[in-house]
Amino acid sequence: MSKKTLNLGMVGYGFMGRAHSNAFRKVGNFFPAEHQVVLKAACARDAGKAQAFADTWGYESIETDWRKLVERPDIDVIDICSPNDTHRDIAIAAAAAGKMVLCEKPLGRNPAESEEMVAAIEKAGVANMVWYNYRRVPAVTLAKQLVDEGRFGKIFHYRAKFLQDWTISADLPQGGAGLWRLDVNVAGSGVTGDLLAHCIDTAMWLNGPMVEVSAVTETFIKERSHSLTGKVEKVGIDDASLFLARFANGSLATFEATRYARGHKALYTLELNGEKASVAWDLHDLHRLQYFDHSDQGIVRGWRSIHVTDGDQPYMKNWWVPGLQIGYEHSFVHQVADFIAGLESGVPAAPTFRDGLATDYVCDAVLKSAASRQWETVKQAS
Ligand code: SOE
Repeated sequence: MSKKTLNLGMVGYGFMGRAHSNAFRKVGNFFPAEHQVVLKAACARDAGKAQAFADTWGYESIETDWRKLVERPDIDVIDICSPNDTHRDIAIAAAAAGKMVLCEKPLGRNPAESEEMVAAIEKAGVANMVWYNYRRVPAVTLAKQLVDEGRFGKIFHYRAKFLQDWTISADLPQGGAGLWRLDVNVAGSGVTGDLLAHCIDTAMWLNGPMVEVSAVTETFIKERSHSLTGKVEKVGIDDASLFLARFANGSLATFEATRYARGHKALYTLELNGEKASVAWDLHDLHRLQYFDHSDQGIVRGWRSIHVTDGDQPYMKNWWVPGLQIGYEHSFVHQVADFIAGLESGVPAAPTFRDGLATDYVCDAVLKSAASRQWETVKQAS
C-alpha cells in the first residue's frame, strides 16, 4: 500500500537540526505509520552550509530564505530548529501558509512572542508541537504511566535539576554557532529558557500546573566579547536559575539549572515523592527508572532500579529485544512517531504550542520573581 507523504522543510542545521533530521529519517523504520516523512528541503542562510547539511542528511533540495520555504507548495511541515529569535516569525508565516509547525523549545523568547505564535497556530488550525523531547525517554514516559495509574497517592514533592559546566570560561564570546545561547537578544533568557524549560515541561506533565514561584538567578560573568560587534558587551542572560514552586495539587518543588556546575555536562535529574511511592530519574543513566513502593513487603522494601527495555514498557517494543537499551536520540524519534500518530488518530500529540506557552509563563514568572525578590503568580495558558 502506498503511503501518504509528509513533506518536511527544516530550518536550521545545528545540534537540533541534526537530532531532528535523524529522527525524521529513522521514524518510518521503527514506527511504521500511514504517513512517510520525506526530507524535502533544508534551509539555512549560507547556501554552502545548507547544501552540506542537505547532502549529509538526504534532503532533496535547499533554500536560503525561510520565507521561500514556507511558501513552497510541496512542503507540508515546517520544523524550526534555528535560534530562538527566529521562532516567532517563521512559525507565524508557516501557519499563515497552512503548514503544520514543529518548533524547538522554548517556544518564544518571552510570553508575548509565544502568545502570538499560539494565536497564529490556532487561527490557522494547523497541527503543531514543541520539542520537549525528554518526555519521550522511555523511563520518563514510564514515570508518567505510573503517575496516571495513581500509584503515588497524594504528591508532596517534586525536585528537578539541570546542571552543565560549559560556560565557565570567561573567554567564551556571546553570539555565533551554539554560543547564541549566551546572547539575551537571541536567546531571550539563559538557563531559565534553555534548561529549566525542560524541567518545567516534564514537571507539569507529571504533576500538573504550577501556581506560584520564588526564584533567584545570577549572571556570574557580567561581560563577554560579542561575536557580531567584536566588542566586550554586558551579558544579559541568567547563568544560574533556582526556584521554589507550589503546584496546583498542593505539592512543593525545587528547581535548579546552571552552566557553572563543574563536572556536570547535562545532568538532568527529577524526583517525585508521593504518599505511597516515589520515583526518580537521571539523564546520565537515562534507561533506568528508580521506583520505591511503600506497599512492598517490609523485609524487601527498597528502591527498585528498573531497566526500561522491555516490550511492555513505553516505546520499547518498536526497538530491539528486552535488555538492550536505547539513548538520547531516540526520544526525538518517539516525538515524531507520536506527532504522526496524532495526525492519524485526530488526537494531537503534546506538547502543543499552547502547552509550550504554559512553560513559558512559568519561565517568565521565575525571571520576574528573581528581579522582584517576591513570590510571583504563574499565568495559566488555558
Ligand atoms: C544546551 O547546552 C542544550 O543543548 C539545550 O539547548 C538542550 O535543549 C538540552 O537538551 C541540552 O543542552
